[in-house]
Amino acid sequence: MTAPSGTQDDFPVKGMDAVVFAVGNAKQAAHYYSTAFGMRRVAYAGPETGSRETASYVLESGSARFVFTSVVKPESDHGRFLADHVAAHGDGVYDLAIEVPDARAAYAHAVGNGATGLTEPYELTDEHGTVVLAAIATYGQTRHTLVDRSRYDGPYLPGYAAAGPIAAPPDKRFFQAVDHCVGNVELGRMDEWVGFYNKVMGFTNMKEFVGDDIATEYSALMSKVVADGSRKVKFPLNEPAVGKKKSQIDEYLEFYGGPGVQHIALATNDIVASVRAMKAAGVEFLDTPDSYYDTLGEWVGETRVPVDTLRELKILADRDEDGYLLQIFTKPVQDRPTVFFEMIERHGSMGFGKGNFKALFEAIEREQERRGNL
Ligand code: TYF
Ligand code: FE
Repeated sequence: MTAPSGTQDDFPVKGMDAVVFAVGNAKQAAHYYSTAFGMRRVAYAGPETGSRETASYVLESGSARFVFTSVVKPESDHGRFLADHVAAHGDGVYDLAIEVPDARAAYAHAVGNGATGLTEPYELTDEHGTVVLAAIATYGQTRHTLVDRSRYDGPYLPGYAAAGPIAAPPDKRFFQAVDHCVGNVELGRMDEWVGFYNKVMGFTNMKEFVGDDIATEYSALMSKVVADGSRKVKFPLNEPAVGKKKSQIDEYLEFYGGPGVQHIALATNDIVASVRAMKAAGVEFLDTPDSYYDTLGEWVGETRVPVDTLRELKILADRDEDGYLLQIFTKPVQDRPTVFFEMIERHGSMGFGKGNFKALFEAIEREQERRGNL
């Protein structure tokens, strides 16, 4: 589907600015993402830097930036919002922040097209320059902060101090960028949210989707993908499908306490090395039956990685008319069966692994069953 002409220019984006997590213990989360995801701490704000209410750790891997925030002592509406977010949802993502060239224009366009404004545009300034920020609401308690950092060269935002790595970073990063960020919304509401991104941000629909046919057969979810004109920001949206078994999306909605971010896909240029290192550090990945690999070569053809290595590490592969991709999914990274990650190595394909949906959703269902939620 193509957008009405002009809409892409109405909401230009530069890329993802940050994935911002509200967690119970940001200090320990920052350690996990340093040691198990190979990320490097670059900035910190907390009581020692004059932030009495919250502690925030900023970690990077290439262009991917994660921020982990915990409440030290709630004093303002924002502190109470974060404390309530953790109480309601457990550790989770509350902000998919987007870098834009003009935050005031982006906010005005979004609100003018029906978005709920959460924070009017405002400026933060320090010795590194000025950042303009604004925020709009999206599904559940999730928001999009719109960030213009074109006149800023500090480590993150004014108020943050530069901070070194928590553990020695790996010689080679495990991932270079955020590839896509997926939201789970309530039954019957996926198309509303697709329409929200079409209208509010001028995002257009990508061709890959999970419709009724696949949903009823085995996936138990429906999915569509919206992206900005440059395809740098990609947001798949899932809703549960009514099937034979309880949808993995229903399980998420029940344990998260409503809609929210389901998974973050991380782009890597060496999925084999990254998965080996992450497994060695204790990250748990979904299992794939051996039978998947018995026929894989026949339909996927040649890939950079031999099938035996894919089989050893349980990496999935898919091919479409543009090329192929390799991908693997972690198990949920907290006790609630909610947020997880995907590692993805793309070779031309712009898809999301449609050929793997059956194997993937069966693997997720095996985990649901182990948790007693099927
Ligand atoms: O982002 C995607 O669409 C793919 C496929 O629970 C997918 O990664 C969709 C739903 C899901 C896990 C993966
Ligand atoms: Fe994905």
